[in-house]
Amino acid sequence: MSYDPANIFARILRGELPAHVVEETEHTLTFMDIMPKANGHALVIPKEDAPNIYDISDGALRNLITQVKRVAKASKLAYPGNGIRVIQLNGSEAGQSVFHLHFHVIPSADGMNFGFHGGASADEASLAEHAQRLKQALATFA
Ligand code: DGP
Repeated sequence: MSYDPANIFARILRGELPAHVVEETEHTLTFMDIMPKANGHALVIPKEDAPNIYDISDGALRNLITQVKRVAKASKLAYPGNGIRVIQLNGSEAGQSVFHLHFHVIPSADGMNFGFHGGASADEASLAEHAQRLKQALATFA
């Protein structure tokens, strides 16, 4: 997908829009989500222009995930008694609404009530079929 330099996070990176910045590094910016799922909900973004995980360079992604880990550990310290959810969405079908790659780092205390896990175990045939589907797709990459 092409990158739209007018997206909100690009504008925050350029200083055209305000944000509650938590930390800026050479390669990343961490700031508070304006519509938090919970207190402390932060976003970690790369400075490289990439709409989603498919398009970012491996080097920039390494820097980004290292910063995500750092923020997750800080969040765990700052919000004791919480676990930390790290969430990243790709494509509007998956719920992505801002098309500059970002990781959500969210202190979370509602455990299994979050509803992320599926309800029931799938049957073996279905699991095998979907494993095969992913293996075939992986085999097309160098
Ligand atoms: P996603 O659905 O994964 O693309 O998440 C986008 C998040 O961005 C969403 O949780 C709300 C947040 N957001 C949207 N507009 C702004 C903004 O102008 N400033 C900040 N700080 N966050 C924003």
